[in-house]
Amino acid sequence: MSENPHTVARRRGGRERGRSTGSRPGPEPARTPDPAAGDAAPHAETRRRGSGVGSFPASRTPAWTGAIPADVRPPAQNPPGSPNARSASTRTPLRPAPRYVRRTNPTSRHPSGTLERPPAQVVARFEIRSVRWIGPDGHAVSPLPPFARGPHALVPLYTAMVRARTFDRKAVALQRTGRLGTYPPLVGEEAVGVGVAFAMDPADVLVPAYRDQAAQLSRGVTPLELFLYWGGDERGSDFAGPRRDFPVSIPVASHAPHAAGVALAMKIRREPRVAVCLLGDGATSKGDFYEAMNVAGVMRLPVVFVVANNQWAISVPRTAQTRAETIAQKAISAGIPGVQVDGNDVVALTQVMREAVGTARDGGGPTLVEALTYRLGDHTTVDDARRYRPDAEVSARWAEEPIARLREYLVTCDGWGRDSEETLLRDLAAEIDAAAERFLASAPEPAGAMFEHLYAVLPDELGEQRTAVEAAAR
Ligand SMILES: Cc1ncc(C[n+]2csc(CCOP(=O)(O)OP(=O)(O)O)c2C)c(N)n1
Ligand SMILES: [Mg+2]
Repeated sequence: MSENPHTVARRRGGRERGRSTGSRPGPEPARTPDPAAGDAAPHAETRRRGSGVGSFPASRTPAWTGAIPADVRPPAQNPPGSPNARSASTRTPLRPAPRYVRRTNPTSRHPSGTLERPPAQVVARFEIRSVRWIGPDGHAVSPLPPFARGPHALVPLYTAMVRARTFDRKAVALQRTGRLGTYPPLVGEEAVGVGVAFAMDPADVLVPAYRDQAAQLSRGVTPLELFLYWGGDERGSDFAGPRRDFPVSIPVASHAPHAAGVALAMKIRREPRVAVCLLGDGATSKGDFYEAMNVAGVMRLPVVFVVANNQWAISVPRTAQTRAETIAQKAISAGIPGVQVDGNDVVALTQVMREAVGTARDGGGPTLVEALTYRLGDHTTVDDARRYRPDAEVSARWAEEPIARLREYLVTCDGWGRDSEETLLRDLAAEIDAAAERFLASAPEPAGAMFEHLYAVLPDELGEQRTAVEAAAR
């Protein structure tokens, strides 16, 4: 008969814990047993007192010598002779294993040891739906929703996505040539931002993260403003167009409660407006995200949380981020609707967002939208994603990207052709290049300007810092 593995595990665990946490208080005081004084080995002593942990034959009881048997010892981390090796005199003395008492509730257990329960009732069921209209090959899987029907109805969406990518390429090029600060490329995620923005009213409020330039541009933030911001100039967050939209949040997820707060203000003022918060898959691991969803659900706030699930949080893959099968199901914890959508299908994104924004505006409360997409570029321009993900993975995802997909659809169904494409690319390049030129020609703000954009009244200590900075810059 072999030794009870649980007993062995407990015995080993007890010894190792005692050795590695020498100062931790145990159930019995540490003392070195003295066989001459009639002391038994600690395990034998434990058994004699009836610890309730089961027993093993005496013949199998190892004679305790004060040394840890080789098969129980952890791998040597500090071999003898290494700088951190501990001598016998510094070694923490072994302590007897703690006594474990199995606590059993006699009424809950069958004599055989099987737990007996009354039949469980299903008290709630949940499911998550995933929405797509246009597949990666550019073909519609079912008739398009009304907003997307009719000649050229989708050209503005296509134009907005190509515009965002044109801006993105220029921004990366400026950073690579030392003329822009660190920048987070959005390539591959154009449909998320465009779908979100096209579903919002101008008076709604966008609360974006740092990769949401596509949504910002489509909301009316100018390329010049975005270049200024990513060039370190806060005037770029003082949008001439969408005055109420928030500046980007670099801290991950901290803007989700802000969005809930914006929505609460709208509700208190009885304004028919909606806040839309954009955040990433990694952000959904944070407490701020759950707190925001929770309060939005409880108070039925007019807010939509949109997660751009691009499969990566810097170098952390989606699979290491959460055990949840979908991000959308996180809505269940807050009791609000959650829906997954193909985030590279701008038609699906726009339609799902129109429904979620409409529900919020009509008093129906918040929704969580998970947009499945992929970050085709580096996390930022200071990242090199080739170090943690294979090229093959990225190449495969290029086949699903949103712009080629819609172009394919337009060419097949809407008469989009080479001439239209070339004209569009030329016009957008001219617009973005002109904005870049204006950005590069703009005089930098004075050093003290960094204190100007946070407070209506600057706190005294920051005033002192400002004076010091301005004096140093003179
Ligand atoms: C509060 C906070 N913690 C950590 C960071 C560092 N950080 C910057 S981006 C990022 C990953 C975010 O991933 P995700 O939410 O998926 O957004 P993505 O970058 O993929 O768009 C982290 C951890 C941060 N900016 N803010
Ligand atoms: Mg991400």
